[in-house]
Amino acid sequence: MPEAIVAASASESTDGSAVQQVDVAVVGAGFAGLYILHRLRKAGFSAVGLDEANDVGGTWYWNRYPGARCDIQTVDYSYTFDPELENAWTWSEKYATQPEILRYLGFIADRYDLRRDIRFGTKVTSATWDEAAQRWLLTTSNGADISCRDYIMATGCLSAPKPPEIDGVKDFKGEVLFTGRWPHHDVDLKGKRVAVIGTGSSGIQAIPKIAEQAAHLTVFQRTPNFAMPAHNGPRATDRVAQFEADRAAFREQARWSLAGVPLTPTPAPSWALSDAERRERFQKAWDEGDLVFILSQLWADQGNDVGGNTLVADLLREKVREIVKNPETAAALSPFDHPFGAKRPCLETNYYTTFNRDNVTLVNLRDEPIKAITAGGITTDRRTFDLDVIVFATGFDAMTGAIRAVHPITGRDGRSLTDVWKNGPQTYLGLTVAGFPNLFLITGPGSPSVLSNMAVSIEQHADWVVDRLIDMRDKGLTTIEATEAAQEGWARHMADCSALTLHRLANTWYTGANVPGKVNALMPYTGGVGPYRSICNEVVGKGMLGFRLGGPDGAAQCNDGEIVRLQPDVRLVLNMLAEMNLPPIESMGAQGARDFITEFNKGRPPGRPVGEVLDGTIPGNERLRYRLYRPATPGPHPIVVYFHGGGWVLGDEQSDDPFCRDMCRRTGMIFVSVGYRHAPEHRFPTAAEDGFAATRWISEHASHLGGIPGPVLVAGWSAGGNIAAVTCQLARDRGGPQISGQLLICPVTDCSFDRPSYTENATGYFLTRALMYWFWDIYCSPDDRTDPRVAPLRGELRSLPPAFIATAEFDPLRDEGIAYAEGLAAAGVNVEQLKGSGHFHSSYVMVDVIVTGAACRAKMAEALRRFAGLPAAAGDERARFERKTPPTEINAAAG
Ligand code: NA7
Repeated sequence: MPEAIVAASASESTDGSAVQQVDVAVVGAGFAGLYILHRLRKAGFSAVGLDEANDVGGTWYWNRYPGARCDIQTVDYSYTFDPELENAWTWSEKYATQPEILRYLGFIADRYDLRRDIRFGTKVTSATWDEAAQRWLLTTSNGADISCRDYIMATGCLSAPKPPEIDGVKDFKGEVLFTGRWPHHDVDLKGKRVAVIGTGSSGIQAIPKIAEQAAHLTVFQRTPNFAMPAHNGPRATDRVAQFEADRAAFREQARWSLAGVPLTPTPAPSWALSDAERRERFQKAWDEGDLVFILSQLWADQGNDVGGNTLVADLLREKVREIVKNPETAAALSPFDHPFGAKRPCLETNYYTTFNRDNVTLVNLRDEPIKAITAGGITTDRRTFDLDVIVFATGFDAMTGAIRAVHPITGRDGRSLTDVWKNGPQTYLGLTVAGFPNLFLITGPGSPSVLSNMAVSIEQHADWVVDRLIDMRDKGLTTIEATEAAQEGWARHMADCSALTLHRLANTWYTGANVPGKVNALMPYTGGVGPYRSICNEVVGKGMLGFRLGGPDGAAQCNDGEIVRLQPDVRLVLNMLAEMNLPPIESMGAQGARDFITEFNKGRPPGRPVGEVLDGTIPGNERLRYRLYRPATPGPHPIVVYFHGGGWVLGDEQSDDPFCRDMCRRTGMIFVSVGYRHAPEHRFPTAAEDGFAATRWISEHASHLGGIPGPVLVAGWSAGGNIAAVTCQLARDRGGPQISGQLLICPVTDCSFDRPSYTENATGYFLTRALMYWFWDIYCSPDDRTDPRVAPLRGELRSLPPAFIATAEFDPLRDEGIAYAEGLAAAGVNVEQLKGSGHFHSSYVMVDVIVTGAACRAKMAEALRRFAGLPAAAGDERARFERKTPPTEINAAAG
């Protein structure tokens, strides 16, 4: 019997009280809960919604402080599931006020007749998985308990306010207000002495409004935040025009975008723009008044590189100084302890100008911390403020708080969610938790949630969950649970994604750092809305990968595994290449393949500037070309002789240009990229002999090239790694030149194709087994292949220079690189290995495309510096942001 038929019927619990029986219980009647109820009903499930509030609205029910608005444009911050709905509702402003958003959610509840399924004023007091019944039992603060097969937490991310954490709040004789729990009656602040503690989004929205009413407003700021003007007003005409031109396309673009708003991030890196161009872009973004715009449209490196980010941060600080008249106040309002975007930036309306008012005082808690709240006001360690009202705009126990507030949630084997999450939240896709069957989290930790347009993420999560329930019903399955392996894989993927961002450099509510004692872990998924959506779809396409499904009569299915093993940017690049449906490179012929690579390279980001780039030739019978990259620092520098990749057939001294630039900057060394000769025109051993000859000439002419005379270093990628390794063996055997270190990146080291990586990674990762066969055939006849000048693994490995060998997990050449490292180590050579998990053959050289490769290049650069006897490069990113007070340059600029 379908469960819908027993919908909302009451049965007897063991203690005799009525239990409401439903297919699905949904906690929360905000954006997420309302849509889920609608979808469940349409799908024929019986459902009950539960909310502690007395009406719909979720976070918008509670956050009704003065000035409360959304900070995603309302044209984007809307449901999209029903085109008719889009005709039926028109927002009045670019950023709607809280009352208008609440009206919208009330309108939705009425339009789809949802209220009749919601129990308001009802808190879930416990949720327990009943193993025997294979159902959840919920106890509630009001009315019957609930037995449900599936339990969905649509509790929002910012719904559990943080306690004040300041001594003496209870002693205060005036009024205490919380932005997150603002009274439903009118609050009259006229003529009162008001304090606001906290300058996050809520404080920044409320402060100008409160200043307009209060006799005096004192703002207690612990940390200045980045804010930019909202330029609120009627709906933004260009955005609305874009929407009206093709509504479906607009929504679809948002669904596949990074932040849930139809904006494609700019590809231009900061160093490709002049100062004037950067200022122009910044001013446009400032005038636009849109957070997603400024976070995505300035320059490509603003979100993942401290240098690119500082350029934006400096311009934002400049604006603060322009607006705020008192330089000391301007300096105090200038953010300094986090990169722009790593902490939620704010949209403001008259926030900075408020500090030019006579009735507003800023108290910088970094200079004078609060000692206590007393009966009459607030005392810092310098002075006392007499107050009538204190407003706490101190934020929320974000993301996990709202879920754990329903306590206890007890899953399989009596394990509580609080215990399971004691070291930080663990989820699969942010939607499910291993050990908690049939429990779903909407915008939970591990989903894009707060780093996205919530409306878009909520619809995607809700659709995915309800579609799964429908599929399961169709297949006669009744339980679904994430596996531990899938969950661990998701944690790793989350970490890989966040390594691409600057979130690691900020202590924020995204990481739990705002709540004393909370485990510090970045909670939202940083990989983006579109990639997340495609991953969720892939889980389904791969037969519910990572889920254990069960049903009555022993029906069971478990397709265990990790959904994303590639680095996030590697996944994107490989998907993009797959979509291009290119013919195999080996089918193009040597010249065709060379032309293809030349064209392909034209589309890549330009490398970063270095001190000097010089082209030259190495004299000799075959005048080999070279390109020299010199650091901007004063010389002379150690020299690295570099050999490009391309299977001894493709590429030239310029083809790894971005890599050489990057490594020149990181190492502070000269890179000389050698244009050795290629097959089929010049077969084995030409490339190897050219490599050796070039190294000898460069070593002999080191001073002339601006280098330090003495030993050189060698480096190479792929076939270039092969040439570098061979050069070291030849130099040892032929009496020089002296080589002080070798960096081999995904090198070819052997002529055997039977190692596991050749089979595991035979196709799908750009460098294929077939392509390698082709390269070998073009370069080297079978009879020559065991010659150490092409298979250095077969050579003598003793007495070679120290080596750093980088391999990539998804590379056919992985295992021969590892074998070479092991062979060197066994021969007593000092060798370090970097086994790049989730990387492919081109990861390390696709600079500014595979951004996750940067950390690996940093290690390569450290190794080269060590080999050359240089000290480690300076620059601890973390220390830069760990200051308690602004750096002198910010104070000086303000002064
Ligand atoms: P936020 O962004 O967490 O801001 C809270 C603010 O309160 C922030 O400035 C905190 O300073 C400050 N705070 C917190 N605790 C204290 C104590 N004990 N003493 C002094 N100051 C304190 O919360 P919001 O409500 O403004 O915004 C939440 C989200 O809602 C927002 O990001 C949007 O997504 C919508 P700190 O930075 O911790 O030093």
